[in-house]
Amino acid sequence: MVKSLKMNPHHAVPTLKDGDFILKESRCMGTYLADKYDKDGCKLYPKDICTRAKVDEGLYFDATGFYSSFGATVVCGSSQQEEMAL
Ligand SMILES: N[C@@H](CCC(=O)N[C@@H](CS)C(=O)NCC(=O)O)C(=O)O
Repeated sequence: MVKSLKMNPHHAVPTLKDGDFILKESRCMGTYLADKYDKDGCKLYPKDICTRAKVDEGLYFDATGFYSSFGATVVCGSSQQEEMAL
C-alpha cells in the first residue's frame, strides 16, 4: 500500500502529518495549525468562545453542505449533477 494511502484511507488530499500525529480533514487541519502556531492573539482561530463559534459555524456550513453543492455544480457540471440527483 502506498504511504499516502496508509496515512489517509479516505484516498483524498490534503493529509497533515506532524510527527506521529495525522489528520485527514482539511478544516480540522486549519484549526489545528492555527491553535499550534498562531501564538500571539489567535487572530486566525480566536480563543474567545463566541468569536471561535462563528469561525466554526462557517467551517461546519462548508463541511456539511456548501462544499458538496459547490463541487457538484462547478466540478461535475450540470449533467453529472442531474445524474447525482437520481
Ligand atoms: N473532507 C475532505 C475532502 C477532501 C477532498 O475531497 N479532497 C479531494 C480533492 S479537493 C480529493 O482528494 N479527492 C480524491 C479524488 O479526487 O480522487 C477534506 O475536507 O479534507
